[in-house]
Amino acid sequence: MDYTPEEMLAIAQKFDTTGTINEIKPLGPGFINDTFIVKTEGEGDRKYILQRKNHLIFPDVPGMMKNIELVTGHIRRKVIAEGGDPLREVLTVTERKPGTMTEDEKKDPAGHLYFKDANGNFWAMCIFIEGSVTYEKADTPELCYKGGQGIGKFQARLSDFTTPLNETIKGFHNIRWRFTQWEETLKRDAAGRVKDLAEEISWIESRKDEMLDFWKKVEDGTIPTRVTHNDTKISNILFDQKGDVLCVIDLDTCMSSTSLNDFGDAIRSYTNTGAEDDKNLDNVSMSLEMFDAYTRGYMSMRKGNLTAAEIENLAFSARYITYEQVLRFLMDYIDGDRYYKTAYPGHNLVRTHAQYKLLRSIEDQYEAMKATVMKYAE
Ligand code: GN1
Ligand code: MG
Repeated sequence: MDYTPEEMLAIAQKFDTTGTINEIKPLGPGFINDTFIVKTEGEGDRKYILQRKNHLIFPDVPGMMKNIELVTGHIRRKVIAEGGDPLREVLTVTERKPGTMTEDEKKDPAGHLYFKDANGNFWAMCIFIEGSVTYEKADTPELCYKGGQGIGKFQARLSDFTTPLNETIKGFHNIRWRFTQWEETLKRDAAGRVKDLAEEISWIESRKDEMLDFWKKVEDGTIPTRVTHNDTKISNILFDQKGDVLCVIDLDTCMSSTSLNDFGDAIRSYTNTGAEDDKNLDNVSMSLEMFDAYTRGYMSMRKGNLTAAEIENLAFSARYITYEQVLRFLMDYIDGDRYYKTAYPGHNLVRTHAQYKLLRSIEDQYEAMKATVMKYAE
């Protein structure tokens, strides 16, 4: 992405910051969007997060920003009612500076939430939360416990949210839709890689039926649909210096789904003893100790508010989401690496193998995981 410092400044100035912008620097390892930190000086100086939202992945950025406005507004009211700090415990979207908006932008119901530049790229801003800490990996059960509590609380605060949300990515955690994409991806074979992937393809094919059986329970309403985050890996949570969850971030995929997907995706991330893209597969496994701690934290917030079907399928959701992640990394590799940012050739295949190792470890420990869930559900 090539923008000059002057162009970046002009973009940042479209938003209603306090103080005068004096620095814009790239931030963080996100796979999808480009993120910058913006500093201001003078009266009201503070930091902001500026993001170029990837509109190739999120086809309706205005609809997505509208979701974020609604969801953060709802959580903000809860935080205030609980006596919390609304500038730290929920994302605050920085709106457009009124004088910079065109008549057309003013007519758009989401026009105050983003800026579309001359290249067709979409930008949005929010307040940076000072003193917050992020992790790429959970090294202690304590952090898992707190992370589980954080997502449990997030779901609890949204449990009475009823406004319909836009579907920001079609069929995001819908495995039936993912299989349609899978068939198309194999047929297209865009990078000529399918011929070398017989083993990896068999990993996907051999588990299709059990994954569809799970998803049928969502389709027929056995497992309820709720407003959920859908991307709950540890790096999408801000912690405070004491290790408590401060704020859930990266709300781009916040939409209607099942609470199980948030649990499963968090387990995929928190319990992995290795990295998501570990080249050394010996490092990768599911830690039952971390699973226990995350489940304990999550259940401390959600116990009594989950249905029997949700509890019964909670452990399976870790298999489901980890499998889905194997599938998504593999599809992107087959497609010639067009979705996820990659750091080197073959990165998506390394990710596929590492996530598959994790999936096998989860499968091996599945009975113990189910028993753990039951222990905290009682
Ligand atoms: C992406 O945007 P980020 O880095 O938080 C992806 C998730 C994947 C994750 C894998 C919109 O998350 O679904 O699980 O990478 N987000 C999107 O690390 O596809
Ligand atoms: Mg993220």
